[in-house]
Amino acid sequence: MSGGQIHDEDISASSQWSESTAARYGRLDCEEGDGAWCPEITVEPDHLKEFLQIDLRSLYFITLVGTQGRHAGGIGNEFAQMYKIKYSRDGSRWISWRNRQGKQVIEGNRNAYDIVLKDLEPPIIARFVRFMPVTDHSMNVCMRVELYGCEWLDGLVSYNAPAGEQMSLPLYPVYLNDSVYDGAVIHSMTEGLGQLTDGVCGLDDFTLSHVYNMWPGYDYVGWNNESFSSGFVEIMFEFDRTRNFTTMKVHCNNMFNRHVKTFRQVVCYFRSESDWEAVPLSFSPVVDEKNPSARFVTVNLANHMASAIKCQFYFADAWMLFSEITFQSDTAMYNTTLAPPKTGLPPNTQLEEDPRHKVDDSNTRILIGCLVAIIFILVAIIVIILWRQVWQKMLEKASRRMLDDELTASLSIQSETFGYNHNRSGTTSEQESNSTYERIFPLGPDYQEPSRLICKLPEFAQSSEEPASTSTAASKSTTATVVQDGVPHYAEADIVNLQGVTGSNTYAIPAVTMDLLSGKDVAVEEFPRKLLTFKEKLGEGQFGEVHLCEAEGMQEFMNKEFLFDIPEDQPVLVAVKMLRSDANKNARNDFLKEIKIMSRLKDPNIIRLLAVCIYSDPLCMITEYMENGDLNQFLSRHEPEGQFALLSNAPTVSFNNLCYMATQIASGMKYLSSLNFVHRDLATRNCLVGKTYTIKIADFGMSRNLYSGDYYRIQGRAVLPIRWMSWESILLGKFTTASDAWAFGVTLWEILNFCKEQPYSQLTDEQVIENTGEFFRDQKRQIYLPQPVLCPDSLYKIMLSCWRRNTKERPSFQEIHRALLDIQP
Ligand code: DJQ
Repeated sequence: MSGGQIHDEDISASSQWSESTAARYGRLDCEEGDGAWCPEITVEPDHLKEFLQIDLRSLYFITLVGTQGRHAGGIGNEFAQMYKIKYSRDGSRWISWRNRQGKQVIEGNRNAYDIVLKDLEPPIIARFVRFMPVTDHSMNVCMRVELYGCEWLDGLVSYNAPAGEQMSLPLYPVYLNDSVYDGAVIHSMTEGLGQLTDGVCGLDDFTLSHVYNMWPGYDYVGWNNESFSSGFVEIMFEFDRTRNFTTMKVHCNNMFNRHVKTFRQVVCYFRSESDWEAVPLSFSPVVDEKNPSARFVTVNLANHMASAIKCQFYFADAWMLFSEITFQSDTAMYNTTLAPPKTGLPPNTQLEEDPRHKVDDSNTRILIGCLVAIIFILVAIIVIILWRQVWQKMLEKASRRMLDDELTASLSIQSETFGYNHNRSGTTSEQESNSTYERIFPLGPDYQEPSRLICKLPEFAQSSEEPASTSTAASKSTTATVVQDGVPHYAEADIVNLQGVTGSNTYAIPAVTMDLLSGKDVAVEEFPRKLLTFKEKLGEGQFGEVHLCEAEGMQEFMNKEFLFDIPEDQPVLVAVKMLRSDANKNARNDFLKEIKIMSRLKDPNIIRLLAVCIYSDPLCMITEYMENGDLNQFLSRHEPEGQFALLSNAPTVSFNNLCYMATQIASGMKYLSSLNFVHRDLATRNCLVGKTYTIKIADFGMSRNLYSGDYYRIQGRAVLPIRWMSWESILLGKFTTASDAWAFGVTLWEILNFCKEQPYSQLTDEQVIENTGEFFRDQKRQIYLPQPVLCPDSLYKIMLSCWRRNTKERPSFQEIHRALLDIQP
């Protein structure tokens, strides 16, 4: 009314006080005319003949009404304290509205200006609505009114059905009548609508009701099989016009333990114009004896044209209870073509929005505009975020695919370098070694468990303690796969896990069947065992020990370059790695393989194999003794030169010597990288310190107790030095010279901190992995190791370059070596 959708000519009244209080001024909130509709004479009690009538031009489902008196800027003071509503669907039969308790009178206004809203329970389905003021004393009455609801698209004008019955349960009766039916109820219900169209669906338990304070069975209309000899209940539905029906939905109770079930069959007859179609439509839903919940049963009406439908619902049990029946028809077509604007209202428009949620019209528009804008912005943000994620995932997939390709390629190249063909230099290859630790995928469920072997290639494992039992299991099963497989492909078949003969790592090296004993494959000579004298134990592992020994006549075995300061006739100190005599065949094989590979590494900054004892057991390999132990412990017990060291009398290492040691590590790595040898665990703990700050890179493996905190154990799986690992090694299992460069950066950082602090010591292992995710995402949220106090900018720059996200942008060891040489004064 106040929105203007209802035209003046559709608002009429029984009478009007004056032209300025005509019906058309009866719109809620309307201040035109004299401010309201006022009837001609005083309304006497119980003398209902005055009304304000609204013609909605088609059927509407009305759920709420509002009333207001005449205020007229303070001049008026007329209002209706009470009123009734009458409605009609056809304009001839008028029905008095009653609430669910049967009361007709509605409480109206208490002053001339406030709007009073009333929920219509039950709602009205009507085209015409009349507001009829009621007064209990003589007074002038004026009204302004409003209707709220939506168009009744079902088009149903009435249903005729047998009257609902009463069910006798042991404790109480259940009334299954249609208590709000607005037609005539004599023997059966005729010409009305009621509970089956009130929009309220019954509960699973029909004895309970949605509607507060109503009797058991209130929501349902129900019939007993015994009252119907035919075995069905016939309901006739009349519509406002001929419609094209798609479906009928019947909300049925199915409490089978109370002998209530949905119908077992429905037969529907259609009447268009005045004739009934000869062939009815029949449908048999599945009778559900498992699920007792109430449900809508949908009947396909197959686009039948009709203005009336007669349906026979067959009993499946003693009782049949319906709470709602709706019809879906092709109304759009009818509204636009067959039923051109009979009404002034556009089809499907809401009569009036619920004013409880209504704001001023212009405000609403602004509000909606703002909301739409906000939604657009949010959607845009979401799309951008999703797009970025998808993009990153694609990137990652691509890189994983690349990893797989490279893996296959590089492994076959590696096998040339370390395999049968005795190509010692292996220099032809530009490929980097790529192999897969067992990968971990902390970033989410998309990360797949790699099917590849856990391998470290081409490498050795060595002296230390017990390996993690889990990795032993893993490696065993891996080996088993290899054996079963038998496919002659390096990457998957020729890899044997090396438990580190004395070490712990789940490493692998090429499983070549070396005839080591023939000696032709090994570049080191047999040393007479009897010339070795045991002095002390340097280390211990699962399959053997490393001993400090005196060796007589070792000079012969040493390169000229090492000999200048060793007296010819005196015994030299050597480190001897020995395989335990009770070691199994696998361990023995692995030991021989380690010898083979180590024998090829000849660089002043890499552990050098001087000789072996393989003609008899126990198998031994001999390297020179590095009297200062590993670099980590060495630096830990030293201090930088300065006040503190002077006062505490602690041994010091000069900055120059730090640089010197770092340069040697870079040099050793330059050599390894020239062989495409990927170390995978470069750290100060894996470097040995000899006399005068000489450094040799070794690889102790992962199970020295002292360094267990440097390795992250993924439950039941790999053990990884995550704080030294590049993002791609952690996330993609990709190990290359570039990831060795990353680890070098961390090693450099350790050196400049005198190994007094673990990298990212403030972060837990999990946070380190999260940080790895940030390195991957590269959104400036990654945390870099801080510049050590002693570290000049030039050195920190080298570190940062080692931690570049893009592997190609990281410096080669050649470049790192060069840069370090330049830093040294
Ligand atoms: C690589 C290795 C030497 C066993 C402790 C105190 C010491 C030895 C990647 C290449 C570069 N280089 O070495 N891989 C594997 N090996 C080793 C060790 C260090 N280890 C563990 C010690 C240790 C010395 C020497 N002086 N002081 O226990 N390897 C092989 C080794 C050990 C003895 C003889 C031959 C080889 O890490």
